Amino acid sequence: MTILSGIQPSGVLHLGNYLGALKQFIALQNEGHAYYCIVDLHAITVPQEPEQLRQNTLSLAAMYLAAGLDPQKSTLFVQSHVKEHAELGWILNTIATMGELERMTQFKDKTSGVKGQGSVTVGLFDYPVLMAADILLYQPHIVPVGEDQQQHVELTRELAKRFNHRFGETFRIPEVRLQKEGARIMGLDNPNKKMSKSASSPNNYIALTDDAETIKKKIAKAVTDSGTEVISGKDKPALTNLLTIMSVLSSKSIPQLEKHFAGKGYAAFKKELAETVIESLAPLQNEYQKLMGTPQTLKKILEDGAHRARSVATKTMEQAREKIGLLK
Ligand code: ATP
Ligand code: LTN
Repeated sequence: MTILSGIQPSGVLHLGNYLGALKQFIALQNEGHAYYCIVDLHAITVPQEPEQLRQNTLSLAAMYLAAGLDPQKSTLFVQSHVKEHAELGWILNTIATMGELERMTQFKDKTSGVKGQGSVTVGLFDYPVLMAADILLYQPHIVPVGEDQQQHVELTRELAKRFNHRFGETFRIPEVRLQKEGARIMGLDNPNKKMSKSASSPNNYIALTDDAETIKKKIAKAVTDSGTEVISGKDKPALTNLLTIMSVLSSKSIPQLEKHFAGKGYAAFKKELAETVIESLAPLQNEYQKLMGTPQTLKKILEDGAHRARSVATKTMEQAREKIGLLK
């Protein structure tokens, strides 16, 4: 089985990225060959400070490895190191429609506060087509992502089918793979919106690099629902979110946790939740610190990864070019 996914190097990773994406990336590397991409060309669809972008790219590589990615088993690489991503992105632009891209909810969300289209870049609009290219180049069977990316994977399937129909069988149609629990972690300050690093307040998320004190404070401040019992449910979005986080990290089911906290109240629950988060992140944080001290090793891993990724990507591109009728 071939697996592909990507994360943007656009700042610190948070618990939502970990539980929705990174955690299952690591689990999946024993089920097949996985390609994990650091999508820097996606990150620049919004302004990035150049030196910071370079730093974020290395630090994301360290985070993948700290979370347990084994570069012997999986291929870790930087998107812009493999030029075929941009090339196939362009070709897919010629079969994707404006209407399709206008329907993408992430684009609508990211531009919702913007008046008129004047300041919205073409890159931000076109973002899902480049993502389709990232995926289709590696002919993956599955694409593990958080729920917010499901629509983009559906578009990828649509574009692949259209290309195959028009030019002949070229791309495998990939399946989306969502986590059963944790595919959509909500903001700590607003349980109706997904946890996001671009949120206005840092109290929205727990960064994977937050220290114990910060984690305690953020969880203590997290909003809860009216009532006193620690229970999940449709009318308890905040508690459901916190219970989900605890459940995934502790491998205890939500009913088990509800039983454990029966009659104990919110303060006791938050205290234990903070301990669980701190303990779960500690090994990853230690490993991350070590890796950040060896940038040359990180660069070497990324170089090897790009080499391996390129050998697959160039093959797919050769077929696509031939099918379309580009002169050799
Ligand atoms: P953000 O909104 O925090 O900027 P993003 O979705 O724009 O995140 P990435 O950092 O590239 O961009 O996301 C990496 C992975 O994390 C994706 O698979 C995405 O679906 C997943 N993800 C992001 N936020 C959450 C969340 N709150 N819950 C679960 N998964 C998430
Ligand atoms: N759009 C995704 C990041 C991303 C991706 C991909 C995910 C870019 N290319 C290919 C899976 C497969 C995001 O914002 N999280």
